[in-house]
Amino acid sequence: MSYRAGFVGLVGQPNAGKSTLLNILVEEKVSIVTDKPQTTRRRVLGVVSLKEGQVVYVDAPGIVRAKSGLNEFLEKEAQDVIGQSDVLLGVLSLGEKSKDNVLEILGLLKQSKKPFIVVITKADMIANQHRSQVIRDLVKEISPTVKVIEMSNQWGKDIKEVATQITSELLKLLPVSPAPLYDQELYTPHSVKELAVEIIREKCFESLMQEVPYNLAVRIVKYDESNPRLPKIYADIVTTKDSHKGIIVGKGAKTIKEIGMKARAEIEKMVGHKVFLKLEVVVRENWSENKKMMKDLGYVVSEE
Ligand SMILES: Nc1nc2c(ncn2[C@@H]2O[C@H](COP(=O)(O)OP(=O)(O)OP(=O)(O)O)[C@@H](O)[C@H]2O)c(=O)[nH]1
Ligand SMILES: [Mg+2]
Repeated sequence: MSYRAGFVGLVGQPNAGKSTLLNILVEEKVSIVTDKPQTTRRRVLGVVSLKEGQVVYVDAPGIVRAKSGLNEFLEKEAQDVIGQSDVLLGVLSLGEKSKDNVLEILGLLKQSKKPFIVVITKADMIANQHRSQVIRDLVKEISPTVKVIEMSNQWGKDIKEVATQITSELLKLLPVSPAPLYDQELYTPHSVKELAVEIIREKCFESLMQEVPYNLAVRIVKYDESNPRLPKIYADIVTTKDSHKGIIVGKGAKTIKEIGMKARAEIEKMVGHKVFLKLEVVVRENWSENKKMMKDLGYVVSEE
């Protein structure tokens, strides 16, 4: 059997469970997960290396339509992941009420002309079980031979078996490759800095309500490794308004302390030792509408 390797892009609506699925497939927490839609902003890579080949999963933002600002970036990022992948993984959730939203994702999969499979996520939502057949029928209409696999993050020990099945189905569709694309020891090519940014963002989503977490970005200002046993991470939480800054800091700095503590604990778990983390909140008015500021924060959009 020849060795295969390539990129598998995750395609789905916001909140469909793409990042949860990526983490299950990679068996590591690579991509952040929240109960709010539009959590993932930039693509996140997770690597599964086997003796038969290497699957590089690419998590992406959910499909949105927008003409400007951060949402334009999200739309482009999701479309770029589709364009740049070898194979696609359609992620359709039993939590999805709208048939049109399912059709939209299936349309994108078909349009791409790339090989794909479909995973039905949140299969534990028993009350929505009828949607499984609806999805299967819609998939069959566009392509009768496409594999459909159900998955839930609530399934305990069965998860691993289903994850193995998903990876092996995708491996069959990937191109033959002379060598792996990434170091086989790595589960992600992202740096600790990049992963730390995402972890801090996730904790912001957990501690902040309504539009506040959507209007902020995180950037690492300094990553000082002069003491390798206690690296020092200085990060800014960049927000758009003074009123949001007040909310993020909280009464007696309670909220920012909570975000910092939770983020530090998770970064420490990831790197396997203690870290020092200092967060500061800064206001940059309308950063999400300003292309230069967006670029500085890692959300690159084409300059016009
Ligand atoms: N009940 C149930 N909830 C799930 C399952 N998978 C994911 N979720 C929940 O669905 C929500 C969204 O999950 P994410 O993985 O962040 O979804 P996403 O598709 O990456 O969302 P965006 O990044 O915003 O596009 C979270 O609250 C998850 O805990 C599942 O199998 N069952
Ligand atoms: Mg996500």
